[in-house]
Amino acid sequence: MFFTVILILVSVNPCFSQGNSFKLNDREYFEMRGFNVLVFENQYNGMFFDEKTAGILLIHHGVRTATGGAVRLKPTPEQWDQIPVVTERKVNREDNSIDVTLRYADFDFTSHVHVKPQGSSVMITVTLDKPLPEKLAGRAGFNIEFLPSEYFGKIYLMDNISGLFPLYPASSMDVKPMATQITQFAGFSTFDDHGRAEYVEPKPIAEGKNLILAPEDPERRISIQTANGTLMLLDGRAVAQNGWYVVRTLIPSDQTGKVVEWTLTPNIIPNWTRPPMIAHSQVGYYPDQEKIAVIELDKNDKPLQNASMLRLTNSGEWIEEFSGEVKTWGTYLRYNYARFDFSSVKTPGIYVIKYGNQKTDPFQIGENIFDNAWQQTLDVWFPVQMDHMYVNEAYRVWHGAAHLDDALQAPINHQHFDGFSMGDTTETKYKPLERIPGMNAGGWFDAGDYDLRTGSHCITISNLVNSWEHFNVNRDETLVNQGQRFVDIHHPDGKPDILQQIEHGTLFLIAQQRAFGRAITTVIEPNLHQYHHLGDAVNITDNLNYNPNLKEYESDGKSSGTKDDRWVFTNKSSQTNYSSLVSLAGASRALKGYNNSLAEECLATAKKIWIDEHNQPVQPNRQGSRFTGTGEMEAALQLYISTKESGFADRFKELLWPAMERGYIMYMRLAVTAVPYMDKAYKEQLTPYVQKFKTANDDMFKQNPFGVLISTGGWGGNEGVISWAITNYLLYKSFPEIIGPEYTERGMAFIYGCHPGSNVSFVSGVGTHSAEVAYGNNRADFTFIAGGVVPGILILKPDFPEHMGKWPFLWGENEYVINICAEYIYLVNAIIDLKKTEK
Ligand SMILES: [Ca+2]
Ligand SMILES: [Ca+2]
Ligand SMILES: [Ca+2]
Repeated sequence: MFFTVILILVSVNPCFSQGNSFKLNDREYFEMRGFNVLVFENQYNGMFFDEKTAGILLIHHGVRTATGGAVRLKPTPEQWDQIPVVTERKVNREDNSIDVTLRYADFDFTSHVHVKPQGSSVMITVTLDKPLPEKLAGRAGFNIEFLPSEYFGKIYLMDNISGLFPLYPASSMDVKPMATQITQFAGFSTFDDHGRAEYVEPKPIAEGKNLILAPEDPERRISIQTANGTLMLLDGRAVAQNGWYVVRTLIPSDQTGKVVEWTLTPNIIPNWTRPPMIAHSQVGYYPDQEKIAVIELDKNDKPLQNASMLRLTNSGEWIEEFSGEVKTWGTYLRYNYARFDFSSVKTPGIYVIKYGNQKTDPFQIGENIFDNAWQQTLDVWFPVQMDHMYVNEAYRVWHGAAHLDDALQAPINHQHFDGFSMGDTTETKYKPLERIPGMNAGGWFDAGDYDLRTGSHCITISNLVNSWEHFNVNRDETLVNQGQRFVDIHHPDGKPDILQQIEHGTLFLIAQQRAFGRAITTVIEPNLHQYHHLGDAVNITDNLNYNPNLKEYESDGKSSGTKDDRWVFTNKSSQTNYSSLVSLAGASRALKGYNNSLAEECLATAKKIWIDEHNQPVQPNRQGSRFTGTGEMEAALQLYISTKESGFADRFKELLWPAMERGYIMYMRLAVTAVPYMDKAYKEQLTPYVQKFKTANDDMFKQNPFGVLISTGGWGGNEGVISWAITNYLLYKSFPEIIGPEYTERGMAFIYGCHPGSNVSFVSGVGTHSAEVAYGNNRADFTFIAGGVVPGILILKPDFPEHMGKWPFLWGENEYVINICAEYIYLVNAIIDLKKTEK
């Protein structure tokens, strides 16, 4: 069937605004009002390969619209395609230019990229000292990637022929023999063609010398001209849903010197100033709590003197309830900040903040605003993450019962692409690739992917247990039938949902203990082409056990000729085993009276782990530092709470106090958790640390205007903020004379929108405006899973806070993870408890 692309010839005014020129600023990027070019300040770190945050980046009218400017080896590189290493980066102040040298070691291929402004354009040139290696002929090119969600519904002009940026990819494809494929990460393949030994690449959707993106949109219009070769416009989404629109020029074979020469010219709106961003809670505030909006301003903007609060009357009119001073805070990252304190507004109602001509989304002030803020996380988000279960919600089936063919012992001497590895022994009684009994029950998909991680399970279970024990969270709106592997959302079954979730997570931990006599690290797909799965989890594996008598891809309906898919990584780790103990000891208390036999097994297993770990040398954790927990110390505390045997309390204190000297901030949550179970002397010994903790809390206002710790790593810091807010809640409960409720409330307001970059609520479906396009396992549909909490703000070096609200695929900004969601349930219940306590 043919389809017609309607080409509209648009006469475009070639005049881009002038009189605004670039300077290389002291943060080492090219800056012009309304446009920045960052040259490899953010590098490929190799951790998750291409995170779409590295290379040459363009920030156009305040939005990072382009990324990944670099010499690349594919038309539209995927996450796990080869990335160049920066061997040299030179900032030439006198020349007003930046040079980077890029290298692909596999091909002994080095190229130099030179970036230099010229008037209101930027020249990008690639030079080679030696001609392209033969293997890279027709493969290496200079690419830059444009963010699809910023160009949806917009037009491009290639040599004056126009086309519409496709909302959905429908490129023509090239089929190529696998032998010509450039090796992906560590020899893995993102592509599964069921044995055909081929792969596909998109063909250009337009080619020419002169490309203008979004000629009709002054905010997004940008032109690229090439001096030699052609420009190709490609759509990376045809091979990977998280692909971007790519502009590319191939490097010619047999040439040295300048091989690519681009002129890139952005349109700049004259005197463009980023509109103020009024950071506030999208859920709202208690009448009596601290209420401060943080106003984020372009550095060319001047703060206004006043802002006001408008309240909605019953007849639908906005009336001014309060007007107050806007106080300058100072500069943080690339913006200036001011703060507007409206704590004195206490009348319950519906409000907006008015600042100049701008009004925020409406939000509420009232006594009950948090009462319904956590339920979606327990009712919807957690059920959707349940592995080995069929999960239904009204007319929708979220997924079938997946991974029923779990799981095989991981083979020896294997390095997995997600960071796990096996040495020269399995460290278990199982042979490599032997089936492990009982692993096809319980467990949650870790995040937007489908692995089951012991570490994140432990944190999740412990937080759910705490919510049960501290707040009696006995809501029942979900049916869970383990025998039938059936979950039905919005269907009460007479059993508390939180216990059903604790049971489901515990089944995964206990299955490990039954099979191995200890905890293991993770259960994960071994193939890259499965790992990036999008769609119903039931289809990641064939759900049938392997039968060597059948051919590959053949099935007799009961078994399968395709090798089984999920592997258990079984390295010993005392830390992981202790973390498991912590959760099992907690679960034993919660599950008592609900599932007595499991509760008893949990406690007996926890005690056994304690004995085992004390009878053998400490087994170092070789799977990275993530989720290391607090080991024996927390294990001792949980065993003490479960058994009341004083030996455990003594051991806990023996380990705690030296740890507090090493890092009281890190261990404070654990220390304060213990207060209700310890004596007066313990509390007294903790008091000076709490005083120091308060000072550290207050010092946060010196770091940023939000007064919470904002992380600068490669993953947004919301979990740290939630955990800090919980610590402060526990401190407030035990030391109200030192720690007030404001820190907990401040952390909560940060999650709900009072943060840099944007003012969206980071909990999908909670608040007037929330993360409605997120990195759940349904991300390819540009939607969300209700109640999921995203990591939030990523700070791109050197000064750009970012949370993409329309593009779900940056995991560091948008990926839900189980542990943060469990902590969130606890935090909201803590906030609700604050109100009860205050009264
Ligand atoms: Ca994962
Ligand atoms: Ca239930
Ligand atoms: Ca199978």
